[in-house]
Amino acid sequence: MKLYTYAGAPNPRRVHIYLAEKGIEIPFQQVDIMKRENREPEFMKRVNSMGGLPVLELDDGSHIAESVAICRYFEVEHPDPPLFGTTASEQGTVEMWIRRIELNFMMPVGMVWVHGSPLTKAVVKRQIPEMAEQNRAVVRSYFDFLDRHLANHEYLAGEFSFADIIALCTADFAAKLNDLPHSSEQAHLSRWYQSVSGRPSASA
Ligand SMILES: N[C@@H](CCC(=O)N[C@@H](CS)C(=O)NCC(=O)O)C(=O)O
Repeated sequence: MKLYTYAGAPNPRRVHIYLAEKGIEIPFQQVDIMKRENREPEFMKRVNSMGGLPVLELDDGSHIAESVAICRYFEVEHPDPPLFGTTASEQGTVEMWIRRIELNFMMPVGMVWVHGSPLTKAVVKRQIPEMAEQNRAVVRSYFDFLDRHLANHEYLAGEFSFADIIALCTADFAAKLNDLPHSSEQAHLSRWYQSVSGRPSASA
């Protein structure tokens, strides 16, 4: 078993944090996104036809791509401590937040990255600056939404969960690579951010 990954990229980072929380150690292989190694025909043919990272290679030679799917695989193999909830209601709540973070937070930050970053300019056919601006506003208003939710909740979905992990990776992706930090005036979001980014797993 091994994980194809790229240090510093937000989706691979989700898996690294998850594995650190679980105390699971597996070999990694770095694939350089900036050199487009993940888009080489051989990688796309053999490892992931979608080209994205991370990808988990199992011992039988098969592959699981998609960060959420990879962590769900490990959750079945290593249920403790639970990071996707245990009861039906906990699992439903974690799933709700995973989908919200993916669709309403990660997606607009990704649009800012694709349409607004000098780092993606060379590989995006046509950057549309208005698209970046529009999505910056969406992200800012999502910070307000998270701040309101976290006013009454310690974590996004009950206990600390995979939803917090992907929200942390998205918040860092927004702040560090897209110049879109949340405001310190968003006190509840800031408290949550300090808490989850202070966990030892966050530096995995
Ligand atoms: N939904 C996928 C997204 C995978 C993805 O887009 N990964 C990025 C790194 S954060 C990537 O590989 N980008 C380079 C590319 O697509 O060529 C997941 O959660 O794993």
